[in-house]
Amino acid sequence: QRAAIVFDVDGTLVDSERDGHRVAFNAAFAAAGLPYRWNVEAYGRLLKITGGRRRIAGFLESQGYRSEEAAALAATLHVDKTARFREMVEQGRIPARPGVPELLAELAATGITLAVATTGTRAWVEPLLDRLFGSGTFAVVVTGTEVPALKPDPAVYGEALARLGVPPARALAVEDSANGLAAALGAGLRCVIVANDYTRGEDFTGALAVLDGFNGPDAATLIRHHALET
Ligand code: XBP
Ligand code: MG
Repeated sequence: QRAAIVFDVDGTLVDSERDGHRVAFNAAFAAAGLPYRWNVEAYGRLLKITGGRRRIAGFLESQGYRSEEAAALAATLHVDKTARFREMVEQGRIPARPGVPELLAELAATGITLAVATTGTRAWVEPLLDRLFGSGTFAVVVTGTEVPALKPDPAVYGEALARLGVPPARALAVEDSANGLAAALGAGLRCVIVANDYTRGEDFTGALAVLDGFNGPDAATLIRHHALET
């Protein structure tokens, strides 16, 4: 059976949080006439809540909204945020992390099956992956839109493996965060972490390795090695 690598999107394949999602959330607040703006540092703390809609709702509750009010307003704001982020994708404003396009090409050439398991919303995930890496790069793409519970729940990884028809022992996850690591381990995958400015310093206990970026031949060699080792 072929080996598979299942990649996270936000913070892993793409550099999307600080100058992408955060900006879109703030634009949605502004368009709704709300005074909230998330600065770079505050957004780092809010990232612990996965999923944009849940992140907005949790924030609104911290501002004193009752939970039903917060949930309803978050749902409306998130629809607008999603449209704005999708527009940023179409404008080419969301870049791949350095080294990722080269890594994916190399892994595909070695016959490893590539897939995606993300908390993000399908409406922007698909156009972003197509634009940056070409459609057909990933055999399976599972998004937060299709699963009942978001990371750190393992559902998105479980669904990706089920669609691939690959047992967890043949699959490696590549993640950037402790929430993503917990999701991958919970579904029985092994996991390599490629940290970034927002996640460096999180507790990555249980990861096979913790890298700082995809650049250089060493990162590619290590990821390929762990994917093929079972
Ligand atoms: C990323 C997320 C996402 C994005 C926003 O987590 O939590 O919610 O921040 O995207 P991970 P949406 O990298 O672990 O998948 O607004 O579409 O939810
Ligand atoms: Mg991530």
